[in-house]
Amino acid sequence: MAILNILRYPDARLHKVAKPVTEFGTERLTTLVADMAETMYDAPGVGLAASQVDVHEQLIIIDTSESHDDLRVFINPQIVWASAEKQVYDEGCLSVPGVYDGVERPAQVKVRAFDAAGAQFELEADGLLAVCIQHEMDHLLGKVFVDYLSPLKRNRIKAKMLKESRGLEREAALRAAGRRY
Ligand code: K1U
Ligand code: ZN
Repeated sequence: MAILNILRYPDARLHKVAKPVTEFGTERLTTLVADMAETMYDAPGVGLAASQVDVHEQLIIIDTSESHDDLRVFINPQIVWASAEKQVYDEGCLSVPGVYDGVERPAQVKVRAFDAAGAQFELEADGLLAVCIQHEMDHLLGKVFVDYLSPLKRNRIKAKMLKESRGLEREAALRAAGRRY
């Protein structure tokens, strides 16, 4: 297994639209799911979309349990029903570390998807699971939760993220230079 690199906002690759998965039960898919799970638990997070690790295929994983033993895999997911009732949840994102803000979404959803072996299933969700499903499915459409915020907030977040990225790049360059001397 491997820990994958998570793309950081405002990386343009986070806005790519994911393509459907066409081959199930393959070693490639099994490895991708295992690597994504290891990456999500290590971060730590409660969800991850393949788009966030630069794989633009319709695959998301979620585990909202505290014990990290309830991994759910959704391939080619579709929302087949959403409640009229809405809820606002303070969302976070591993691609926008350290930023949390309220997003309003349907409080309950029914999702239809395939598992890694290609079996279709349906699941009705509410609470954090419903939030996560919708948040991760947005990633597959190239949408990040900050896209729901005002342009003012989004631009502030973009500037903060770019500043942090420049700092991280400088640290990496210094570490690499230290290794050379
Ligand atoms: O980057 C992602 O898409 C994952 C994201 C999922 C999410 C969380 C909360 C609301 C909406 C979507 C995260 O996991 S952010 C990290 C986080 O919320 C968390 C981390 C550790 C423990 C519990 C939560
Ligand atoms: Zn996210």
